[in-house]
Amino acid sequence: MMTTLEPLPQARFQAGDFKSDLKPIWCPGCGDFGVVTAITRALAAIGRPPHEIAFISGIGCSSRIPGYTTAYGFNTVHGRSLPIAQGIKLANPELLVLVASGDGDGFSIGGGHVAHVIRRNIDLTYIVMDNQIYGLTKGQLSPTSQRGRKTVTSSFGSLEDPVNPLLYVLSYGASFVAQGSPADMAGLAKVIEEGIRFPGFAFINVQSPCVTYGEEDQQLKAQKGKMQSLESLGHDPADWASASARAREYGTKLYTGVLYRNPNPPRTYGEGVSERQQALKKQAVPRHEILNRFMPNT
Ligand SMILES: Cc1ncc(C[n+]2csc(CCOP(=O)(O)OP(=O)(O)O)c2C)c(N)n1
Ligand code: SF4
Ligand SMILES: [Mg+2]
Repeated sequence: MMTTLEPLPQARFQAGDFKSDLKPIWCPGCGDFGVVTAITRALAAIGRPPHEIAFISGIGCSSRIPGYTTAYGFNTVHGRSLPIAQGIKLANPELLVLVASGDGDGFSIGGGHVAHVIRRNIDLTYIVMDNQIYGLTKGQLSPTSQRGRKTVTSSFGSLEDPVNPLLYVLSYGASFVAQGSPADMAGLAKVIEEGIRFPGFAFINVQSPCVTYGEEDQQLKAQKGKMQSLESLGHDPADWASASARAREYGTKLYTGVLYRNPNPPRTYGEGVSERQQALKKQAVPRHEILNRFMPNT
């Protein structure tokens, strides 16, 4: 069985092999254009053919991403990408499973699923386009919108503090947590590739600006001015406490790169299921004994 634990084959694809013929209908300049490019570059580096990849999403501008790739895609229901992706991975463990979501899709309506995919440690890569707004439905507050943010649903400014996606997943025990932005395409492609290669649940928060409803300080130009690569800061991704301290700065600092990579990744759910199946097979009662028990005279 092929898992991401084993070294993946050498790259034999170009990024273009993973781009579908569908023309994106995003607003010109939307950050999600850059995210598709980064994902296709990462997939080319991984070297698995499109038919061995399942790309699942919910609903939102960002959830359109799978359709713009040549992988198998399932644009599911708002907030329900994770349960569907988990089922797909368990039914066919050999598939490489990616999930695209938005801050609203992933941390509002779908937020309850995050804890469970983490505690099960399902081997999939969860990429959340965090633009701090509901883009598709025309600019309502999202769970990651800053306090004070004025939107169509908060004319006087939001009274709520945002959800911190980095701290959220770290606190539930995610073993791979990273952040990237299309403002640094090479860095974004690299963290996505690392997330895919990680043997277990991997979370990548992508600061993908909404050019239509987003604030000026969230746009690529502003991001370039404040982005700090964790590598250049000498951050040790194996240090959970340091990763948590940096995660707390979400909203004030813009760190990119791998925030946390568990040096001793726990067993994945799929491995547990496979071991259980093997063990139960050994205990299986032979067919003739079952027949004897229920139909002794046959
Ligand atoms: C059950 C349900 N509730 C609400 C909606 C409406 N809806 C569609 S996308 C969306 C939010 C999208 O925001 P986000 O996930 O941040 O994605 P973005 O468009 O910003 O990429 C909402 C509220 C829906 N489609 N289904
Ligand atoms: S509304 Fe925002 S997130 Fe949606 S396509 Fe336009 S720029 Fe992108
Ligand atoms: Mg959004």
